[in-house]
Amino acid sequence: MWQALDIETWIAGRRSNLDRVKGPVAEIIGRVRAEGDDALFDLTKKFDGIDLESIAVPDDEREAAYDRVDAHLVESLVEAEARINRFHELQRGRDLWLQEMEPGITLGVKTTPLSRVGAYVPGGRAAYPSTALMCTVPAKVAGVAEVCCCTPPPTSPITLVALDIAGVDEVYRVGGAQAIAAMAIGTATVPRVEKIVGPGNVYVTAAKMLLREEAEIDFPAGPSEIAVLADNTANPTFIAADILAQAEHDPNAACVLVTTDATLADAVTGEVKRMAEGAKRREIIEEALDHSGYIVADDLDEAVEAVEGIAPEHLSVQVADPLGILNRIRSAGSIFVGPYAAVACGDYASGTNHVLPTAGYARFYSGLDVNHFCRRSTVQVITREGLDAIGDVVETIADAEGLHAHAESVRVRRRG
Ligand code: HSO
Ligand code: ZN
Repeated sequence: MWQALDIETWIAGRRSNLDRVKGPVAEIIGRVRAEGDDALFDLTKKFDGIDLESIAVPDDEREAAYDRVDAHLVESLVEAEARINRFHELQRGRDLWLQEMEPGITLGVKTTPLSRVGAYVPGGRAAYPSTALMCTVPAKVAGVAEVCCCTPPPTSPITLVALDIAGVDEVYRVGGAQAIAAMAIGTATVPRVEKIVGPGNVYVTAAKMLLREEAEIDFPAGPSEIAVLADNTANPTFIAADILAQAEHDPNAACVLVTTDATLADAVTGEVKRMAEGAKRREIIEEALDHSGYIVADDLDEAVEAVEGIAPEHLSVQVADPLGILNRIRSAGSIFVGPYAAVACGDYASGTNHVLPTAGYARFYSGLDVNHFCRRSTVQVITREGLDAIGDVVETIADAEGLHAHAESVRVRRRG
């Protein structure tokens, strides 16, 4: 149950357990590579217990899904999509910028969207229409021409509606490592993609890591996490509510309170226990709370350092001067500032993305955004005047490297 944590031990124990599943996942990938669609049918029967009629979800089924979803839920998904779209639009850079750096030397960057990407949306017993939006809206905003999605059967009508609202082009009912393999390698039904994004269980994550030479991937996005950085001004009930919200995702979810105030730690502990007792997903929450808890730091500096060590997926900042702290935070997937910034707002509807690096990967990966779906080419336009300005530097360094043809490629132009 929720307890005082030794942060070093906690961080060390959080390492991902991908190694354990790499063998079986490699076998699944091998089967998809060798047998294509046949392997998808067979593995879906084996792992999901479902005899598929078709791997692709037909258009009429996608349209009919609207009749099976409550109208208010459809409206809410439309509104969430609009907010996610609005925020991601702000991330779009110019398709091409050029700037004259000096007479005759103009440099710039040309941005081109990827052509075809695949989103993995977890499913099966649960439906995650929010994840369907988070994975696909940034791709559409980036201008990716073909966005496909794999989601395990039975296919949820709610997920289908979300994918339709986002404008996703194709949907396949296949899950797990076999879905990642299908998108990375390609089968007769599932054309291969350039990049795969989306969260998943250890099998999905291991498949993404093993297939990195065939398709680009986003980053490891596993069980949810939250760290809360709080001082004595924080509201313990709000903090406990955010902790339970992430804990209910997964027995392996992890929640940590880092506080400078021992009284607050006690109050949050009381609230977490009280609220967990009445929670609908109590069993999952209690398992998650078994490896969750709090640390009391001597001061804010020590607290900030602890958060840095955790590099959490979500960081909630509940201190008197949150904006002052914000520029000292370096590693967190998404940061929620102030008492009313419930993490659930970012999970669903404020507009930020909820596909974020977990397990400490926020130390060097950034969460999903429009840039994930673009490639950038630098551009240069150089005139004779520009060539004369840098020619000597190029020739001198090229000769020093023994790369005389490099030097000559400049000399030959300047001789004329
Ligand atoms: N908190 C999860 C995302 C999610 N929440 C989906 C609700 N649905 C991982 O960031
Ligand atoms: Zn969530």
